[in-house]
Amino acid sequence: MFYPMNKKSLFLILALFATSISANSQTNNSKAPAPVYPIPDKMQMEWHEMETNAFVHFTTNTFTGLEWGFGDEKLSTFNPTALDTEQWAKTLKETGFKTLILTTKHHDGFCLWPSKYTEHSVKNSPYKDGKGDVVKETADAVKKYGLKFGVYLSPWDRNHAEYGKPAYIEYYRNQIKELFTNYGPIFELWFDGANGGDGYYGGFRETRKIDSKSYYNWPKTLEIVNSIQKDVLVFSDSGPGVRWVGNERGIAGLTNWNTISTDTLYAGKAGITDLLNTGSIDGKRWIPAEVDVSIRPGWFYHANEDAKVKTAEQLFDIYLTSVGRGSTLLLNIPPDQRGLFHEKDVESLRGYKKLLDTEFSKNIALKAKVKADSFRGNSAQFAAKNLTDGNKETYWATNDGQLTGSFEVDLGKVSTVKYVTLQEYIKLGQRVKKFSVEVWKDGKWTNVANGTTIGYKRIFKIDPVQTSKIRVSIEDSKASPVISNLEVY
Ligand code: FUL
Repeated sequence: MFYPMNKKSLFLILALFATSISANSQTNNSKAPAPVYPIPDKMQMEWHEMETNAFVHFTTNTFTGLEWGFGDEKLSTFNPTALDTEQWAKTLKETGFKTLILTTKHHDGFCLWPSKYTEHSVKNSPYKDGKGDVVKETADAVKKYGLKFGVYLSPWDRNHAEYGKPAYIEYYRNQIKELFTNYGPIFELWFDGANGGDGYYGGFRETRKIDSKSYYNWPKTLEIVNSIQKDVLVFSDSGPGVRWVGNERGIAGLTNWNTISTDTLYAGKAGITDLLNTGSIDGKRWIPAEVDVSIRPGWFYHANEDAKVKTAEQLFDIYLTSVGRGSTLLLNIPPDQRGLFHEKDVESLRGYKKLLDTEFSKNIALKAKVKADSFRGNSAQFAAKNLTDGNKETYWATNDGQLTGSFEVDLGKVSTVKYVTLQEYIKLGQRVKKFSVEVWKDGKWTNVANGTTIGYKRIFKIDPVQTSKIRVSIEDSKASPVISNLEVY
């Protein structure tokens, strides 16, 4: 029906419209929120999206029963009888992992590739009569199964006679050059924090201490790496790509900032594990925590630990305390003396994948109706529907300066809910400081979870509850919250 409008009401409408346009343009609410720096770079963003990666620890320790080889291991020790890197890659692919990081050299100094800079390698071992190259075989298998490749090259070398002296740094850098030139592209380069102590050191059998802050001159080493391959993600205790999570139990901080200031850390610095675990709200760099943990008690295969392989349920719990807390999981699966992932480990991995698939089989919030108490600039571009559209590039956001806000999803019918997942659009920085989750039960809202940070992904496991509506309230944020995804299982 058409209602004729008098001049006065037309004027009022125009005036209101103009005020709203000018309010939005003054505060930029018609545009995307400005980033809250620091923000992830391209490689870090790719890493966040991978969620689960695998570590493979393999060297003479696999055969000697040690965790840290002394460096005097006989070259005849390394003798896998049925090494099959395709079994590793295929298993990892099938169980959801995206990258395989291989210990090309652990602290004992034995090299899994025939480096021209040392005799202490596969080339003098019985494996394939010295013609084998485990690094190449792994890089090829990884490529074949569509995974990315990463290398661990231990800075500490208990075999090398020059360890602790400048000559060793040259040796180390030459090896890095070999790896990047002959086995690239390499997605992640892993620098271990364990450094210096007793060792064989070419027969000197002594204790060598180094100043881990200055000895390696990492910036120079990274320059060399970047001159061969521009984009590479570097792990060390302090980054610069990703940092250590501060423990080897698979647990990221309940509060987990991807930001941290590097001047407070360097590899080997004591007393910073808590800081590494939580990061800091005002950190000057984006260096997210990577959760490295082994499927077994040790990092290397030992037959006497076959009964101690983590179960599928334990691995699933670790997924929740790593990926579910905004980090990436780096799970170690050490090949046995045959050179295969042991049956027990494979069984756990498959069980874990099955659990992931069943627990997260159907997102009942996908395409569900969702409304927010407010949204940025009243623009559809930032409306609540972006939370459930299944597109992680769209998001709900509030006006500049508005640090709180809530949204409510209507599941359409009463369903059993076990998990609520939230994702921040971290390309614009990590923002949320405090939030809560409620479910509609018996005619009222009931709190089921409270959290601090969200980050790339936050998964809440809640006591199974029957509900038809879920409300998330952002209670505090560094800047206007920007949430890209809400999932309910
Ligand atoms: C530690 C090492 O000492 C362990 O052997 C293992 O490699 C682990 C991933 O890092 O610092």
